Amino acid sequence: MQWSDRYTYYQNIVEEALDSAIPLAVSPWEEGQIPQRLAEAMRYSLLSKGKRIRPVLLLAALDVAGGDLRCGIPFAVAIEMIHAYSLIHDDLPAMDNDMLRRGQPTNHCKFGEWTAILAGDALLTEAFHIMAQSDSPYALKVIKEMAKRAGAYGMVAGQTADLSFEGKLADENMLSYIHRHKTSDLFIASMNAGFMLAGSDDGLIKAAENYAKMLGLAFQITDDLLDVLGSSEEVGKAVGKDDDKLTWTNLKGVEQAKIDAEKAVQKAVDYAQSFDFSDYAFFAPLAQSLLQRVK
Ligand code: GRG
Repeated sequence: MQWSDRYTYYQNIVEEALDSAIPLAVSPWEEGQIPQRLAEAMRYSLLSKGKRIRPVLLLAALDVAGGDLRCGIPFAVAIEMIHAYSLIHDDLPAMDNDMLRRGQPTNHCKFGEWTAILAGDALLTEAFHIMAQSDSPYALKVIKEMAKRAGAYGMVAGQTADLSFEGKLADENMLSYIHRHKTSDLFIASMNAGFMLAGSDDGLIKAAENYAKMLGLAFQITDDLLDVLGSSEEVGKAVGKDDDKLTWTNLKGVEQAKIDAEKAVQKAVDYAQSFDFSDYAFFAPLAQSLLQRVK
């Protein structure tokens, strides 16, 4: 099977699981159900057309390490919920103030600001509710990993730095800090969760973490490049909005950004050698495909 077919295979598992993760209530205030308006707003962002790269990484890591895919599904759903919450909050007027996400109006444009804030809050909390119901012996280890990478030490730290440095001068160290936390941390959580759920040893988990760090860096640099070179129709969100931001392209220029993306991809490919070891290659070609990203 081609790596891209395998990606689609995992993606389909994720889509089906996401659809049943947030049920729609039969009436607006049914006891024991999510209020209708809230469930609609949660589903709107969670089910809109995303690439699902984080849950795909989780399932692929679990698969390559010989684990049971079924036990990864709640965790795959959870990481996509955490990602969806972060996008909803990032788009709010108090943060990036964006109108378009995944080719459709952002959550607050569609449902209003307070509903969008609550939909984000609820997705984040529900992610942990779902993971806590797993009976995997590794569930607690994975939950700790998710909390560390998504929260105050991880993605939220990256977002804090990103917003703090808007319109200000900073160096490459700060830029790396932002990318490492805002983007790579959820990639790391995904890979680590997959290997942890399969009971892999610490050596493999370290290699997965190094791979995810580089994949995240390449992903973010190509995201910065898309903001400069991409079209809003293709990317599905506003482009050319990062002029004031500390981005790879603003700090180093477009040509150097392309070179740095290639270097990060090469490092990711090198790390993938240690675990891309089954009868198919998945992680190396996935990293290489980032250089052709259009959305
Ligand atoms: C609000 C705590 C908090 C964090 C927000 C996700 C995020 C952090 C900000 C969005 C802006 C941004 C460029 C983040 C870097 C990560 C990134 C490229 C997110 C977009 O992820 P994709 O491309 O999106 O995987 P899809 O739509 O495919 O799921």
